[in-house]
Amino acid sequence: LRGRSLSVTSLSGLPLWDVQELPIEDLLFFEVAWEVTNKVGGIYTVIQTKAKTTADEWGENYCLIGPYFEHNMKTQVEECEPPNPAIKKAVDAMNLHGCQVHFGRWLIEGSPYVVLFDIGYSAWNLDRWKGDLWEACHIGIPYHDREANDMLIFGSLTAWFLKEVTDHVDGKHVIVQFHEWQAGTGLILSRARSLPIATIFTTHATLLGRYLCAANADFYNHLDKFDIDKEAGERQIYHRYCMERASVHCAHVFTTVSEITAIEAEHMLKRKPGNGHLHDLSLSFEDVVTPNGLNIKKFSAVHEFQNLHALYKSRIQDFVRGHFYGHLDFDLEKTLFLFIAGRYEFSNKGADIFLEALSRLNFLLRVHKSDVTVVVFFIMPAKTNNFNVETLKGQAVRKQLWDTANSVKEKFGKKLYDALLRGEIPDLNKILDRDDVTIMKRAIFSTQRQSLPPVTTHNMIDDSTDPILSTIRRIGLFNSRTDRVKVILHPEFLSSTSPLLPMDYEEFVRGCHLGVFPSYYEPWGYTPAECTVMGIPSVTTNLSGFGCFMQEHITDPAAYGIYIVDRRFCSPDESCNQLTQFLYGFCKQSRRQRIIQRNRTERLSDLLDWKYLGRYYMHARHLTLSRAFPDKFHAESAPPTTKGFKFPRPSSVPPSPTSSQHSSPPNSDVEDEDERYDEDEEAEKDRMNIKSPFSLGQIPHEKKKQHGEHKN
Ligand code: G6P
Ligand code: 1S3
Repeated sequence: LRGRSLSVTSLSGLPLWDVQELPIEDLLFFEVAWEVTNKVGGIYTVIQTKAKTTADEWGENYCLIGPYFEHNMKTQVEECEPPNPAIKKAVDAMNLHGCQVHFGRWLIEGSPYVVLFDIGYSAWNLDRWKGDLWEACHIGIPYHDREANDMLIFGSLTAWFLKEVTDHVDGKHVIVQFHEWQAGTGLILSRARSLPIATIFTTHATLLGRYLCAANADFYNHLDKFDIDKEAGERQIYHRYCMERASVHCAHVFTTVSEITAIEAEHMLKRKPGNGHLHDLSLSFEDVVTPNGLNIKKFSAVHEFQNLHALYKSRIQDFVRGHFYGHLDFDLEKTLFLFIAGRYEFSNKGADIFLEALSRLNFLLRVHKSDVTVVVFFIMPAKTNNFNVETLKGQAVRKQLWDTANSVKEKFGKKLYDALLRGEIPDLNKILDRDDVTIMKRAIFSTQRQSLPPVTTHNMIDDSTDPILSTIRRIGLFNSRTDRVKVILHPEFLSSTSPLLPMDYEEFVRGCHLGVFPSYYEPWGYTPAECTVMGIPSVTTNLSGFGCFMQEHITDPAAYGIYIVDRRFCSPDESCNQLTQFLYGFCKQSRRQRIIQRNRTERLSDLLDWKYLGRYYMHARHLTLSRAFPDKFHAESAPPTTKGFKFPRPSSVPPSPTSSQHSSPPNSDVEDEDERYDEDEEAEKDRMNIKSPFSLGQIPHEKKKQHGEHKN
């Protein structure tokens, strides 16, 4: 069953990797995850962005398995008949036996097929399936853990489905990749029933790792010292942890999304990703780390992302005008927008150290009498009672001022026009009458406020105990006039239909200057990766999978707009100082330097493309086939490796004043001049220096032309 040799090196300047092409026509590939068509967090992004690359490779033989939710089905899935006879038989058989199984095409790029199980519809089997799980591996699930019970139903349906499929596959081999503990029982039960499938289990985070870090345990310094059974028991997640650990040990191949999570898994789950377990314990394969990618789309005009930055920044500026009405004594052209976004895990996501660094930054900007103002957004969903009145009022006041200015402008324009028609230059002091002045005065009076601009846009349900608000109270960042750092907590994900800040997340990111994600616990971290592909610099850490990956592949990450805070080998205070220095250095950049830096950041996006990173998933599939069906498949090819490859230090000017002042691009006092600045010739050399895949080979002729055309 060995296939032809496949070239996966064309995109790459990385070491060559020869891989045997799998005979796709003789295989079926399923991926199972709770987040298939169901957005909860990062796993959705993995599956959804990877779908196109995988569907391109596997065509009709690729299918995703997930839970059925009516709303998701109606909005994202087009129901159809399964074209594959084995899948059709399996779906029909289950529906005949009282399940509700849906099949269709997920309407995302690549339009992969999906099988969705209605969990509630099969819930009446729960007790029986609990018995099955107990018999298979002696794991009991308490009745009160609704989520774990749902996962058992999901897993039991998955295993049932796979049994039906393998009964009808007609000689084809089946690979199944299970994501995270939520999908794990499907794997445990399939293995306990000796189904003829090759399995992969991928963990995106370990349960215990997340809990221990959130509890402020000095996690990375004590990895080998935790009594993990006891820790899980004390946190009342023992059964979940058992489900996770059993899944990991049942899989033919175990993968994690980053090296840092591989280390964590070795200690929390007692298996090193990729280690041979099932067939030959003496075998020790290299780790299978499958870094997360994105589906990168390039604009045909190279600098379009810079134009989008300017466009969306002006929308954020509008919001800020309203929010700070009456206190707009700072220059919006010298205001930088920073943000942190994600799941509201205060210390895991580094909101704690970020706030502390902001307080220090505020001090630095004040003592150095900087004319830069920093507005920082916290986009982290919490329980609220909708927007607060003061925030809504701010936008209403702004609109009123805008309307007033427009009506006066129109009257002014008409009088001026009439005067010019008469051949007169009007007396500009008289062109506005008393009423106009009164209207304007009243508009100005309406901008008076008794309170400071609010630090949160919503009425928080847990206002007094909320960790971000409590920290803001402690450090005193209240948006007062003297503060150079202003803070806005928006405790809800962004939406283009919001009456307050009508922008979706992507637009907002593009409009900001810097994303700040100083996470302590972050197996991968899509937020800085998303910033990178949009050409927006970001702060990450050497405890995040993304940060480690970038550190490994870029000689001078800060020059490319990737600031990596050391949270692994430094004390919290040292890390906080480092973060403060990054932020302060960023504030000292001129517009010209920011533009250059954004150009560099955007150049990194090829590195994060699934077209390139998908090879690690290919390798995992090879490996699992060779372990599950050693008579038919051999993992002859060496695993892909990126070891040794690095983006060179940019030969053009460094963007960060902290790195070196003298070689910075000449600072212009006149901001307008910055606008005319283009990357210098050395930057062009940088491009040529970076061999494919990151630059995807040479810059096409047209691109070069466009590059020259844009003037910033
Ligand atoms: C982009 C736009 C420029 C604009 C600049 C502002 O590069 O193409 O027209 O001047 O952004 O950059 P800044 O970092 O000040 O928001
Ligand atoms: C996890 O989601 P999270 O934000 O809970 O999985 C993501 C996808 O692999 C990963 O990017 C993230 O770091 C993990 O934490």
